[in-house]
Amino acid sequence: MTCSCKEVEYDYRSLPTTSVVITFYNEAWSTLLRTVHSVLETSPDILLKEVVLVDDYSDRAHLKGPLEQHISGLRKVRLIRATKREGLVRARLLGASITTGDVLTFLDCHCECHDGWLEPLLHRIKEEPSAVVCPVIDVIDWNTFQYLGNSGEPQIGGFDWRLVFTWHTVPEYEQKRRRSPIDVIRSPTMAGGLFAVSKNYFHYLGTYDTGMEVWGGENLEFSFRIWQCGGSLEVHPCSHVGHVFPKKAPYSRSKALANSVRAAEVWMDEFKDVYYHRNPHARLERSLPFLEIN
Ligand code: UD2
Ligand code: MN
Repeated sequence: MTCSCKEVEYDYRSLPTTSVVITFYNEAWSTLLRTVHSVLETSPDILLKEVVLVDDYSDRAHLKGPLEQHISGLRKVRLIRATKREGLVRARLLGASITTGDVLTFLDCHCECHDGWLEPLLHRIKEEPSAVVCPVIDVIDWNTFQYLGNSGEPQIGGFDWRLVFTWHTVPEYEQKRRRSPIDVIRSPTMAGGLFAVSKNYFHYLGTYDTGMEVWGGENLEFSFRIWQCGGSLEVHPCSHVGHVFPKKAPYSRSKALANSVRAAEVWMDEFKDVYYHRNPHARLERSLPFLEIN
């Protein structure tokens, strides 16, 4: 049995194709371009349909003409711009709407894809179309931008009762279920930014909650959606993508609470009471008129 990621050989012609969707709001030039070029350099040509960049109504000058000029020389890269600030959920959907690949692969705009990152994700989706698959997220140092990697075993996602995403070591029952160290690891939730999903299955799931604004909450909402609609959420130990975990975002994240309230209202049934119990602010948020859940 093959026990090492590097020993796996993929039949490229049998794998589904993918479109990589990257949304950005006021991102720095170097990190954005690092993401785009790393996708182009590490993705087998036959598997990559296109890279769709979605500008979520940024106002920084380098993201206007200079960006257009830079990508005009790049094969397969398309840029579309939102005509108002949409937030990451609607910006991702805008990007997804013009894709032509079988699988949607979402990335944040400050990543570096590691060699061989794409094949395991696509292979798993071919094997199980209702699997939503995340790469292992490696750390890129926020100060030096050095690719630090990820020491030790991959971790899985959870959440606390304030609906904050948390990382956990893989439980023993899951280790036992896996037949080999290169089997996927089932994860209750995802961090949110980096994952691949069959386009058909994404639509079957009803995509995202489009009432979510700016940042936050959509990762747990989508995770609950996947599991409760019969799919599975998994981390593939053979796929690695680096990410700059921001110390400070270039925008306000004040909508996160309202987004979490939406996730709780839609998916948590009576468990939402535990959430409200832990979050008096969330209880107040719920009574505000923005919360129109269809
Ligand atoms: C994590 C996720 C992120 C998202 C978030 C919860 C990872 C590595 N990152 O936060 O993808 O799920 O949790 O919401 O799992 N953006 C827009 N419009 C906006 C705001 C952000 O397009 O109004 C873009 C942003 O430029 C970036 C992506 O959305 O490409 C995610 O934002 P982030 O990198 O600030 O979030 P992060 O990594 O702290
Ligand atoms: Mn990010």
